[in-house]
Amino acid sequence: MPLDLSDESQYDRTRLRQWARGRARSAGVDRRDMLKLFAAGAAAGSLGVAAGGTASAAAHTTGATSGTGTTAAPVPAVAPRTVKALPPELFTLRGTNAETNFAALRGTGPLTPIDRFFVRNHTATPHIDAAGWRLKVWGDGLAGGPVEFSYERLRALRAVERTLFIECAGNGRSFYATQQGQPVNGTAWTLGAIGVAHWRGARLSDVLRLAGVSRDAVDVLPRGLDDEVVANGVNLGRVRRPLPVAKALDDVLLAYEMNGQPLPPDHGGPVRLVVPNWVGISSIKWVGDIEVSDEPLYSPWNTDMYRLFGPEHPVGGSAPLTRQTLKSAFELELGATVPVHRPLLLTGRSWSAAAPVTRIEVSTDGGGRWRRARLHDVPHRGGWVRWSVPWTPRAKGATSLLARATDATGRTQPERAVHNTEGYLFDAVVRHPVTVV
Ligand SMILES: Nc1nc2c(c(=O)[nH]1)N[C@H]1C(S)=C(S)[C@@H](COP(=O)(O)O)O[C@H]1N2
Ligand SMILES: [Mo]
Repeated sequence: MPLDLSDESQYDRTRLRQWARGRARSAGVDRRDMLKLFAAGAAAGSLGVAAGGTASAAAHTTGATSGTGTTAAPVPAVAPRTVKALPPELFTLRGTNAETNFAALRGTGPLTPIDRFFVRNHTATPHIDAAGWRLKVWGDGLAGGPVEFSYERLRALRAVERTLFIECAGNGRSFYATQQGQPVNGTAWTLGAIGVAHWRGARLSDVLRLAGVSRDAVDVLPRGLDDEVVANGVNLGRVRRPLPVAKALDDVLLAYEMNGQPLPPDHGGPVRLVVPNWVGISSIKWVGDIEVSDEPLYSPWNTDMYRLFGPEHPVGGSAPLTRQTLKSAFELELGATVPVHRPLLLTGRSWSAAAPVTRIEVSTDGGGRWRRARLHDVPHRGGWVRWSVPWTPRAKGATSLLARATDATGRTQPERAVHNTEGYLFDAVVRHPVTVV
């Protein structure tokens, strides 16, 4: 029976077996290097990632800690290299990345304003001029030779618009440790490695068809123009992750606008992929070329990264991650203090990659009693809903706020997330600490 590679889980199981047998083709990384890297990562813990290649980045950074007077604050070993400002009231800096402070979303609309949209950069934001930008589509999965698209040509294609989140697979990772006592590797995000934007762009399927994608094509591999990534001394090359042709031809965008503006440099401008509902790493920024292949492809980003590893998962890791999960967050600082006896309106957002969110329940007493939250948006898959619950704290002291979402598939956020060593796909209800004073 021919394999139905449009089934995401079947696709992934197949690729996993092919990778294990060494049959998936290496996209520019020696397989022994990959295994070495994987072994080093597993033994030594976190995957240290540093910028490689030449510095083509805009090194304008604001919001980094800097010393004043005699009490010099510690300078972070790595800081984000972005074009936009990263003020501390909007962002928490984490290595080369910037996490959105959820409290800074309170009062904003359904879309994340660009000035507070999280940035996840493996290295640094490159400067790419739209006029000189080209997308090269190439590979043995095309009927003919390589085809190039200029920015103008891409913009002349039929445009589509969609409101979708981009969320890092590691969003919520820190709660494995702080809430479940289970250490994990990687950036210690709280819940702010997500943003929802209104994207406008061309369909990847239109571009692939114009490029002459053949019936035999199985994988497409979009690659970024940012610097090569060096991890534990191994050069992984440019950021890239294969997508099955079925997904590529389904709903993927080549976005050139975000919230009605030309796509900003930090979010992949002039052109990025937006892969609806899938782990953020799929949505390659600054895309420069796309290989179309008639055999399976792999990159470090679908082999030793972005899989579930650990005792609760298959030996050698799960299939590569595809869809994001289900989460909720309060628009409030973790550890906020609130005054006793004063009526408050708790607000937050919930989202699911599987289906529209249908219900949000909130507890203000650590999970004893639950109330339905009022929804402020029409739920849709791939976006989030804003919600609110009134609360008048009656007693002083520490408590936890909990928000629990259910989506139209019937799935509800669990009490515990299934642990994996890299801390991906945290989906449990977060216990949000507050102190009533
Ligand atoms: N070229 C390139 N694409 C990339 C990345 C990157 O570092 N380089 N980071 C990925 C990851 S891990 C995530 S979560 C999203 C983040 O998108 P954002 O920075 O626009 O929020 O972009 C993805 N695309
Ligand atoms: Mo990510």
